[in-house]
Amino acid sequence: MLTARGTLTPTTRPGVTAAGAPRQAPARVGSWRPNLLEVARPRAFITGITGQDGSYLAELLLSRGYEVVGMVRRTSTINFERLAHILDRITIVSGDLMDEASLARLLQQHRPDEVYNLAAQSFVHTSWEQALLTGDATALGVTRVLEAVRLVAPEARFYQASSSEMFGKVLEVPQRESTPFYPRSPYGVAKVYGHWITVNYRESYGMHASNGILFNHESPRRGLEFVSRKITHAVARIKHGLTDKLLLGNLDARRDWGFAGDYVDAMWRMLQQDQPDDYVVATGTTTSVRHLCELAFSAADLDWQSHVVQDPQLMRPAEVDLLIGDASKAKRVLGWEAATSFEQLIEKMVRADLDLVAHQLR
Ligand code: NAP
Ligand code: F7E
Repeated sequence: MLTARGTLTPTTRPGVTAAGAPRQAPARVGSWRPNLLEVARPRAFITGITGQDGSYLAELLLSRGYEVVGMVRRTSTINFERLAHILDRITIVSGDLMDEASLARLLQQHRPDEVYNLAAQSFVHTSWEQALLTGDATALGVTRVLEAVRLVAPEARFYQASSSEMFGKVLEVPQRESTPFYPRSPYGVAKVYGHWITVNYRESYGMHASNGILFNHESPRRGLEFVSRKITHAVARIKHGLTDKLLLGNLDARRDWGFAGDYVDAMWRMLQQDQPDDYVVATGTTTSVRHLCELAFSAADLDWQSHVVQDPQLMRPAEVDLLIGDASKAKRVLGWEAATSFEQLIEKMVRADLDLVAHQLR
């Protein structure tokens, strides 16, 4: 049951005190029944709310009765496209992963029950071009958020956006929570740091800190630079006669691609558990970039081979050849499994991009 300030009736669940020592923390699953007449809503703080996952997570949390506070970094143009439809229902605050003081100030002001750290330099290709920035934001940024939580909001539960990129040159197929990491990019290396510092804060301070090891997840809101969206957007532009060619790199890479809208539900479920832990979130299927092309082009009645051109410049210095996740722990403990198939996902993305390009042409 909820109490004032959105926390929940204490049970025997371990958490942390302001000093970082173990305490009795609240339970949510099962007893999560707000009495709207007398209780405040639980409050979530999301870093990276302007990103793909941030927008889906904000929607999900609003639908579950949360107050949502989203941190955005200062930019010279406003960047709320993915949030436009919910902007009047969330609180936007200004801060940056690079600036620990801003994180501490925001957490002190807003006193969240749950902190979702989704912000990162998340594009693998860029991580070779900006390796230091990637390390600063994607690795050290996690410590900055954890320190701020520990110092000013130690009762808050913490989610870290870990990644299947940590498995890299995979040492086991399929990859599960116990599979050793072998990252293949500065991004993957930074995520390994973020993962282990989250485990370390959990073990050092008794914090309720969990890692979601999410495999690739896509949507119509995916950034245009990622391969799935690059392809579906190009399909739409080709269909509407705006271009004829699509340059791609490695067509043989295989990924376990799911729908972002499904995956944010797994994040939320992790923070409702009595115990913090780490979970693989994946579909359990794998597909090549080549097959993604076939499906996306055929969804618009096009032949991919007439349009796709391989460009050696788009090959990566070190590649992750094969990812396929075993999400059986997430299914067993969280009751989570992917609801959207790869075929449904690509169909959805192609339809959305056809509509988007048609709309832009009007
Ligand atoms: P995304 O669309 O690239 O969003 C990244 C977010 O981080 C954006 O809101 C961005 O803000 C923000 N950000 C970047 N640097 C920041 C900084 N210095 N301070 C504050 N905010 C900053 O990524 P996503 O696909 O939603 O992924 C969410 C998280 O999950 C990321 O940590 C990513 O690495 C991880 N992940 C993603 C996948 C996947 O397949 N999508 C899989 C595993 C893990 P701007 O809008 O201002 O750029
Ligand atoms: O590449 C190949 C490329 O950039 C997928 C991020 O969300 O998921 C994402 O990282 C594959 C790679 O995603 C092009 O070489 C071929 O093998 O869509 P991507 P990613 O690198 O897997 C993980 C789990 C994350 O955590 C990351 O944040 O596609 N590929 N040709 C290409 N990739 C791109 N981007 N562009 C191409 O032209």
